[in-house]
Amino acid sequence: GPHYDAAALQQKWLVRWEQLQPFRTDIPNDNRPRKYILDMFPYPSGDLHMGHAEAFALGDVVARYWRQQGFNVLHPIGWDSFGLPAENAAIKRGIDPREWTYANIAQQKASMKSYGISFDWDRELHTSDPEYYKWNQWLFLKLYEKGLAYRKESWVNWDPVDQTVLANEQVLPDGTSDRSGAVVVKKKLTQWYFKITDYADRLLDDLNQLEGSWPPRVLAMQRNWIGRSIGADVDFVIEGVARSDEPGVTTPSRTVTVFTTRPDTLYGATFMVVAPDSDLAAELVADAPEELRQPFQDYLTQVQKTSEIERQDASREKTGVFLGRYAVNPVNGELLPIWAADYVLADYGHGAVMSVPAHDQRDLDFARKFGLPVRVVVDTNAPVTGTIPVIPVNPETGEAELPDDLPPLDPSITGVALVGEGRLLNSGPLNGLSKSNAIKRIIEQLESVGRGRAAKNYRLRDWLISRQRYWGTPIPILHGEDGELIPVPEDQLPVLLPPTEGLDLQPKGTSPLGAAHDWLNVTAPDGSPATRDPDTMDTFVDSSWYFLRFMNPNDDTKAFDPREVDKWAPVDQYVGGVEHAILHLLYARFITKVLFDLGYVSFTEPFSALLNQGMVLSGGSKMSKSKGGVNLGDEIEAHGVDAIRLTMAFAGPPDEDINWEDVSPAGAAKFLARAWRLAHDVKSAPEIDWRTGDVALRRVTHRFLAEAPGLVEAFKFNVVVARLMELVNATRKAIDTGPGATDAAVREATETVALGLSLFAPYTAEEMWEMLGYPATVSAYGWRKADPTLLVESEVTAVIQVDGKVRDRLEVNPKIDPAELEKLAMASAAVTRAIGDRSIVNVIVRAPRIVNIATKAV
Ligand code: ANZ
Repeated sequence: GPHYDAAALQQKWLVRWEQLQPFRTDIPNDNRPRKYILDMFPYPSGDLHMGHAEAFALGDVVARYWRQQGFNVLHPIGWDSFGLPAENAAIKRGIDPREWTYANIAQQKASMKSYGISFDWDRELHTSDPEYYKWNQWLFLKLYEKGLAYRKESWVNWDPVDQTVLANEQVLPDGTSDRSGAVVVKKKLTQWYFKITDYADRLLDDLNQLEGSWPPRVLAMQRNWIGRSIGADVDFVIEGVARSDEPGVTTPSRTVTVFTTRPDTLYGATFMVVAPDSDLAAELVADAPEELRQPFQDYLTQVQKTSEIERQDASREKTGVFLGRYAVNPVNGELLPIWAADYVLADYGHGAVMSVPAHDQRDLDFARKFGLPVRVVVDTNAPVTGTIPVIPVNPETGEAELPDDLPPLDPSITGVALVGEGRLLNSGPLNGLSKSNAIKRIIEQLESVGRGRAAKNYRLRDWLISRQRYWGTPIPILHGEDGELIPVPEDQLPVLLPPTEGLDLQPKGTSPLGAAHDWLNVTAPDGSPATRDPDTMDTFVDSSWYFLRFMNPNDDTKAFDPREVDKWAPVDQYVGGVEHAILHLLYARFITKVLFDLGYVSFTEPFSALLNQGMVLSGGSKMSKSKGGVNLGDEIEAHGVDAIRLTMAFAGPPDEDINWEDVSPAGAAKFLARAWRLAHDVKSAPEIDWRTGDVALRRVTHRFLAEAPGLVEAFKFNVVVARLMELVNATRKAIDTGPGATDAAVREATETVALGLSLFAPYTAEEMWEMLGYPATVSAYGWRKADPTLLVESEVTAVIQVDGKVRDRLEVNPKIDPAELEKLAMASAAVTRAIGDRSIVNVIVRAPRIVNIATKAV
């Protein structure tokens, strides 16, 4: 019999597509509505793997779907081709990172093509091309002009293996580098930053616009990362002390501001804690007696070896040292001893806290360890809303366990801080107030005496963008003789990355570009000698705006064309992995807002909708180069491209992980052969009037035509595939045991199968389409409208009673109108017979189920 040969179809259609270029988007005067469908661009670290295969298969369903729905679809692809893996591979093999990178790109590109993704290949870009990174430099200069790119010295995350700094986002929750896996340490360095914190409120508030079209967990991760806290800044005067080195001289007093989310507990503050690694701690201890200074130095050394993650672990045993100084509580004049402890972070808030041990667990743990006082200022047993507090009830006896006049439990004894709501006590003018009223009142009070104010704080830090590595975009800044920063004039961009000859790329803590003397030493625009900034940019800069470059990837006069961008962007559907839930998406959102403020784009969010595909697992774990797993090339070899793509779509909801042991690419290949055989049996037939076809099969076809679009738009790709299987089965049955292959309905169903399959299995669909007598390609044909008359939903049985006796049963539309149902009932011969010559006194209609007719004798 006929034989479905996946490999032969691939060979044949790959060539045809190459000739026909069906997915080019630059059709002049195209007035179809537009859709911009974007897959996160890959990093060229080797050939495509199963994860890529899933993501691109799913993204392609969406792109092909909108094309079929009559849209002009932009579906571009490029490579995120700067970065450390290339540099590390180059060091290992003693080659240029360019060699490794572009060889991998060539390989991935060939694989992507044979994988049949409907990309517009004319728009391909590589971020490591000077034609691209020139515009990274342009973007940098725009931010610099706006004061959004700046240099500062601070404690940074340092990867001791890759010998480079890391953004906060690149440090994993366990304190290791997401690149090298090394434990990240802190190092004080001068680095370039982008001022993303200026955009914290907008980055947070605009997430509301994405509600419903971005995965909820991504929205939650973004919100949490930005981490806005509302509270107050409170100023404490630090008492001056006698200076240890100059007897008789007293240091002047100074003010320290703390951020608190609980200013209502100010009367409960019993000590102050500052971050040991803050400038403030160093300053406070400078005038302390020697017996306090040495322990502080020892403590600081120990703290610097502790990761930020450990420091934030609330369950860790508390450590700290007394600094010998006192802060004055602005509301009651009490003297609070000042300690340094590592649970307070230097770069959050002001690096200092007012410690309220009764109501904050960390402060309580600290107070209990070092014998500091605990004062309850919130009665958490007191009802705040006027309702009666919940009292624990003994399940055996059903009786309340506690008398309701119990005083608040003493945290210094229980060890449990009272963090709940309640009424204020021991707090002067705040006594009796609820938390929110007390917060309002204390802020007013502090403001009136100039000792505090309402304040917000963010977990978000500025984006550290400089890297001490070779394979990235050079920072377009010159350092003048006196250390002044001179931006490279725009018309001198790009600052080209010098060749690797003579450079040692081995990580050593400073950029390898520092040794490229000819490149480094230049003349500033005013003729004076200058040196180039030797650092390169974080590659997340490259990917923060790439979606704008696809509209005119070859334009060497501008980064992007605002007019073209406005036609297409923002991206209608972005598809990619949840591993980018924070970093890439946050940076792209930030840069979009900056470009909006600069007047370059007219939208503030880059990605209107986001789909995160799950992972492809093997043996229950994520596949990777080191752990091995299923090889995409082998799978394609065994089952064919279409079967792999179909398996990805059929495996389940796209956002769920796929366990490769639980799916059946062989089953998918079998199904594709069955579908293909339909076209083989039907073949090219003369124009036929579908209305003459078998109605039962037509109903199945048209239900599929009606339902598939909604299912695709809801990302229920697996359900669409299941429906396609039903349609193939029904068609096969109609051929074998029904009206036969020449029936118009069989042909209609087979064409519908090809149109449906074109979203998931393009090779098979193309071949079927051709066998059915149409010119290529199937992707150029629109979806067909379902005939509403064939969509009548399955009917229900209406019972017709005459004087309580069932006289007839009618199959009716479940949505039938009561009057219509009554008419049908009256027209029934059985009913007319039952009524005979009696007269009707009453008719009760309960559509669509019952008609009750009451009669009486005349
Ligand atoms: C007094 C207080 C009393 C606090 C109380 C809490 C409960 P979030 O929600 O994360 O913003 N804090 C302030 N700066 C800090 C720093 N640099 N490192 C560590 N902790 C810091 O937390 C804000 C709270 O964390 C602030 O409110 C402060 O402790 C502490 F019953 O002030 B609170």
